[in-house]
Amino acid sequence: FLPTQNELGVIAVGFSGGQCKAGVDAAPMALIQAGLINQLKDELEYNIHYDGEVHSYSELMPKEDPDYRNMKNPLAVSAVTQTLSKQVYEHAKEGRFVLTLGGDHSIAIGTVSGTAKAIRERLGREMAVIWVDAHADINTPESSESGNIHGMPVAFLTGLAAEKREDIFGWLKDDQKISVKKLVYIGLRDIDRGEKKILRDNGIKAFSMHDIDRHGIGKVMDMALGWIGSDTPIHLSFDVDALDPMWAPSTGTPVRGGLTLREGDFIAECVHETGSLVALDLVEVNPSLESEGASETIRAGCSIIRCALGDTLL
Ligand code: HAR
Ligand code: MN
Ligand code: MN
Ligand code: MN
Repeated sequence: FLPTQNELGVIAVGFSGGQCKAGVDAAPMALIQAGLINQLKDELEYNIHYDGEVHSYSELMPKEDPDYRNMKNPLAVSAVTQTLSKQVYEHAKEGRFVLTLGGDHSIAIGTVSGTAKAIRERLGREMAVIWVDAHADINTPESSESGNIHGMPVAFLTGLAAEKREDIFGWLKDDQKISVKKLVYIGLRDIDRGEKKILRDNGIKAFSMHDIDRHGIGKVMDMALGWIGSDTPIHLSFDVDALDPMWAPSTGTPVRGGLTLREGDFIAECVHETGSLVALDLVEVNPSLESEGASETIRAGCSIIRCALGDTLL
């Protein structure tokens, strides 16, 4: 069921409306300027389908975007993710692997919905999502304390949150959603009270930093991939704040006590080795924050992407 091995769709998403700090929209250009696309083309020998632009979706921005059910910028985030969902779907339905460069993590509403639909149509199967993050991003609009939609994408993608209004995520249909049973978290360490209850009540598989300390990352990856099962297409959504701020300081909500650089790369390598990876998001790099650490954060992001796409140490 694999995507045509060396065909890669790349989408650069310069969007920051899922949270309040400017600068995360500059990440795709920073990653590309660091040589990412050339590395994927020359070293990993992908045939790349990239339109050459960083999408800011300015034509989709509403004049006014008042809070709705506690969500900030609901119309903007909904419109951008709806369009992104179509972009991702177009690549995935051709059997291409899809790499999306964010942007804040709200964009995963677009990426995951796009691959989920394409995989259902093309392969007749339900896809799994591995969410690597310090945060669970599974708040409902009502449980969120911040109102920032980058803390809610998993709730909308699993149907735990829903909204009838077509212009505020009502466009998300069942064939674009994923099952809570096919979701696995790795790296968690800053979960809101409401989120803990959601994770517990729904029996969602989650490996926190505690689990990584206890078992080591090797065993945790065995358990995570074992939960998903072989022959299941995997969408990997990697938030750079899963890494410890020592390695990735330039991100909007850094949390200490995170993954090492090698643990981050190892996760990506293991997912690649399954042969089941169909899409990857790399999000929340914000080059304008902790500017001394920006180049390190960008390098870490590029490294994770290369590992997930098949770069090996030997
Ligand atoms: N849980 C908090 C909230 O909902 C913080 C979320 C931070 N999210 C990200 N993406 N940086 O993981 O607002
Ligand atoms: Mn996140
Ligand atoms: Mn995060
Ligand atoms: Mn918190």
